[in-house]
Amino acid sequence: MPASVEAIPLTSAEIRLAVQRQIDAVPFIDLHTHLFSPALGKLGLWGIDELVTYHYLEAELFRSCDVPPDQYWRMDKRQRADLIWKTLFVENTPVSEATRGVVAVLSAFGLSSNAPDLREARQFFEAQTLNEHITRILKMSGVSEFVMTNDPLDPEEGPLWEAGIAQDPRFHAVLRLDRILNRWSEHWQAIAAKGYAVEDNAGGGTPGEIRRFLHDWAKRMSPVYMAVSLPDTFQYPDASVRGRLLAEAVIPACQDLNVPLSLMIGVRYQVNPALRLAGDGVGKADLRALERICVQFPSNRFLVSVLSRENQHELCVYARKFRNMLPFGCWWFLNNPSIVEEMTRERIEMLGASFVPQHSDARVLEQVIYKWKNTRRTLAPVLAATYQALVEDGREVTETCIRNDVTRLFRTNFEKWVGLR
Ligand code: FIX
Ligand code: ZN
Repeated sequence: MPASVEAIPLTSAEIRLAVQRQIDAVPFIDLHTHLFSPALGKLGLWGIDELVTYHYLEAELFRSCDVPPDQYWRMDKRQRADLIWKTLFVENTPVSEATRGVVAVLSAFGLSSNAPDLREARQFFEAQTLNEHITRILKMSGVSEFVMTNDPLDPEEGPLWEAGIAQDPRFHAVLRLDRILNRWSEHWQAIAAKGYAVEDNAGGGTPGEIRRFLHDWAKRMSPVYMAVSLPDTFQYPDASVRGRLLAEAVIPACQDLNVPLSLMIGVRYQVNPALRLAGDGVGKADLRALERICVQFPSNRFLVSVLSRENQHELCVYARKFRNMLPFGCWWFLNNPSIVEEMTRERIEMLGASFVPQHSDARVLEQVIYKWKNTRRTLAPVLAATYQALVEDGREVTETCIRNDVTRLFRTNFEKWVGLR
């Protein structure tokens, strides 16, 4: 559309279409996923059997079939996918967010979601070549690049990075710290075995050595940020290993390297261990811990997502107090249209366009097709209503300003935060 047309003030009726055009046209950055570049091999999940055995669907399976988890876990991947397909897509209508997502993915590739089995879908995905499949899916989902979650202490992933990973402009690395900060007792010896003089109680020179470890891994990965998920019980300051390593190693290393730290707060880990990855729950956190971190480290930048719906309004208030904290996403159990709408409206009302509305958290490549389709479908009317209220209150709105805002929300806020481009 010519620039001259985009500069014409829009009527209230024209706003909805202009928002749809721009939210569809701007390529988004997916700032938190569990996807992997092809160089990381089998860590990257894709195809119909992975889509159908997503842990969100596993949790839903056990509510609709009599197969107990221990029997399910004895099945192989295909058997599990067949059971989920039969239970959630054939015997029942796929009306949940996660089941409807699989329908949307199949439909996007012209495949039927009414099939009695996964034969046709398996044939289609088995015929795909991963590299081209990734590029095609980025285009289909309106995303320019994925940000990964990379764990240096993962026994499969760590050695791949130590051997050297080819850069892929479609993927950015993130240094994930859960094993260090949340499970030190299980993992400190693996760090010691790599030549870092760390101790079982994280005492002595441990913080300095972890800071060196992070520097060494930052050289390998070039992470755009570091990240950790934290329980609903997270407190700061705290005399625990996590509290000390955060304050004396991780946050100082982030400042040394000029990278943000992503704090994802509010998980109640393994409330039902029988469900494995699907076994985590949610709890309301005490965000005064976040407040104290933002106060103590004013020159560090923090990317923050909280898991409890009950924490969302106070996160917005904290974002108004601390310019070094960038709220992002409607994480995990929040990534449902009813809550995404509520969260995004209150964020716009309190923060303007100074936040990042969404990430996909995709674990399987093709999920980004439905996760970003749903985000656009939910947020277009929210943005349109915002601009319509602005026109009613006396301000002209043009398609140019809509494009600028959508670009800020889904690209430049993050790019500036992490120093991309
Ligand atoms: O900690 C995280 O990165 C969480 O997003 C995951 O652990 C979680 O299982 C997930 O994939 C949620 O969408
Ligand atoms: Zn995640």
